[in-house]
Amino acid sequence: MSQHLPIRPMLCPPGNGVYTVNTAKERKEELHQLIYKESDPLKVEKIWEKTLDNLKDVSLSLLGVCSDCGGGIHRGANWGPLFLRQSLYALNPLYKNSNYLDLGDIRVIPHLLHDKYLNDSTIKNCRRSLYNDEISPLPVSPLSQTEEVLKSFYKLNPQGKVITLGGDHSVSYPAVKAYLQHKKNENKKVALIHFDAHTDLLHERLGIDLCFGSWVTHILEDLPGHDFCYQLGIRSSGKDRGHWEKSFGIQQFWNYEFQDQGVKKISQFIIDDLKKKGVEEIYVSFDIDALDETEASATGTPEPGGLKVDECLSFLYRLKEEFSITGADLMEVAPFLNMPTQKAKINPEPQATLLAAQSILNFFVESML
Ligand SMILES: [Mn+2]
Repeated sequence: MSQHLPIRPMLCPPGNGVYTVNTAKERKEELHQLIYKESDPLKVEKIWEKTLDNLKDVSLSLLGVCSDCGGGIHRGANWGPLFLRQSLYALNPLYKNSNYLDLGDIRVIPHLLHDKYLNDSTIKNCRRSLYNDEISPLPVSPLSQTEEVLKSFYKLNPQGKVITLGGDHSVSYPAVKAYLQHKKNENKKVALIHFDAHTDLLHERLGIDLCFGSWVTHILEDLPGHDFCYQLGIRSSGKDRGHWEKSFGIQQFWNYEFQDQGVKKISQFIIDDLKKKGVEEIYVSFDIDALDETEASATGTPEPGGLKVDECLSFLYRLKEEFSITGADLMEVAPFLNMPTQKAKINPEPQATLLAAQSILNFFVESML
């Protein structure tokens, strides 16, 4: 059955979403040995494809999107999904759980972002390359493919939950959009909890409207209201909280507020507010740079003065007591980045960042499975 899934051509086995042939293939083989006890690419593809048969029945799925084309300062988040899976599965043989499915990775063409930026002949060439079919109706750019895959996923498994691993934060655009539109169709009232050092509320960056600094702006219309977007941990912004809240109608909780008031008070305030609005389910988007750079500096834009992992987890555990989390993503983990200027004051990287990311990912798995 899985060969006939409409989304099958846009996906590849876990770890293969970074397009390499020989370079760095050891890392992929290691992961495939761990999950499938096999490293021969053709055999891996067959075994993985067979697991897609369970798509309609699983409660939790994982999708990797190895795209950092929407980033723009330091790239490298395309390696996030491979490294995160390695640490996730080393600790927890989740892939053996029949309620869980690793959908694999999107087949990313690393130079592309969204199909709307492409002309017809480029789309045709890429369709030939990816699908061996110039007139295929399938999209070819990572953000477009991700949206299409998730739309189909929710159609096939309306109760299914997905954790998306990025990738730069532009990947949250299709992940959150597909989730919000699905929940709207299901008449479910949902809210977005967004952890980040930055607001990601630009309208565009250098003329490109979908990127790591602007994705939130373009999903707001799909929320029940703009005030169903809560941004936590903001601290690096040219404008103050009032500017963003007034211009966009969203709610922000800057890092200094966490320091002044503590997690307990802020989480209670948000929970009361969510209840007042009748929110039923929550999506959490987590940019790893929400964390302080001493805990996570292997990322494109590490920032000092951030939240600690423990603070984020106490917030999230409190949230989980009151609401079900039905969608989540973890973005901007870039394992090969280690800013040399900060070397002296940080823990060894990328282990520190991966360890921090792992705690957040474990929380998602634990609360969504
Ligand atoms: Mn971000």
